[in-house]
Amino acid sequence: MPSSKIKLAVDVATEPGHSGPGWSRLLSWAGSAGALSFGMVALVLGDIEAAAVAVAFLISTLLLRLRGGRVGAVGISLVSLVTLYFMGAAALTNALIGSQIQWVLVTAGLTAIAFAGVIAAGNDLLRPADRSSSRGPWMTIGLALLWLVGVTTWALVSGNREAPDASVSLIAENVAFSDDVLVVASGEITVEVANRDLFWHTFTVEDLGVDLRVPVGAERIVAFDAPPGSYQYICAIPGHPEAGMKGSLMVIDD
Ligand SMILES: [Cu+2]
Repeated sequence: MPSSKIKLAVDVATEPGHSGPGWSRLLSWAGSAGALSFGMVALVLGDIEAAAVAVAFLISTLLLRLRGGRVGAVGISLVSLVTLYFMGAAALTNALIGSQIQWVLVTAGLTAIAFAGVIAAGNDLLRPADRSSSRGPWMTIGLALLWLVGVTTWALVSGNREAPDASVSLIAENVAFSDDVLVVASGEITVEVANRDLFWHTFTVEDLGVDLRVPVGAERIVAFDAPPGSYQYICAIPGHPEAGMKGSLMVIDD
């Protein structure tokens, strides 16, 4: 049956992934996985930045169908690089301080997807002739899974460390602090800050030399001494105080 032979030959010629996932298939997989997982994070956390990243992944993945996929590949590589930088640091710090396991998993998983996106986009753009035959895509998937397992194991081994009781706790969520007035007794003050956003925040009191950095999905505690008085606290990330991340720390006589 000659017609089916021709069809098979066409399938093999136009299907770059027939002998493995292939760089372009891995690229399209990473773009879709990035859009889907950031979309889910955006829905669960109500996080606008995560939604923007999801949209960027989605548009880049759709652009893979245009002009031989070059524009899409550039898009996925850029979004993946940004994700790799922020989520990689977040996953490592989350694991190091023994954050709750779901935060380690989410950030390490997003890093693994971004890693696959960067490697696949690089190979797809720089070595278009080598899209189908190499074992590189499998190795990239293997390394990404290794990272995911490694960071998760690290978090499990380091465990949830007991945090000391804080004088006062704050939550940073949707670029806002949960309170804009904190009242504490003078002497040694401990402030616990939980970050529920997908990017860094700080708890900064310039007048007291306090600058606590709180990674994605983490909780951090800072201890300091303060005489009675009123102090301004802010998140020192540019633009965040203007967006409302500021408040008054009232230190009263004990
Ligand atoms: Cu902030």
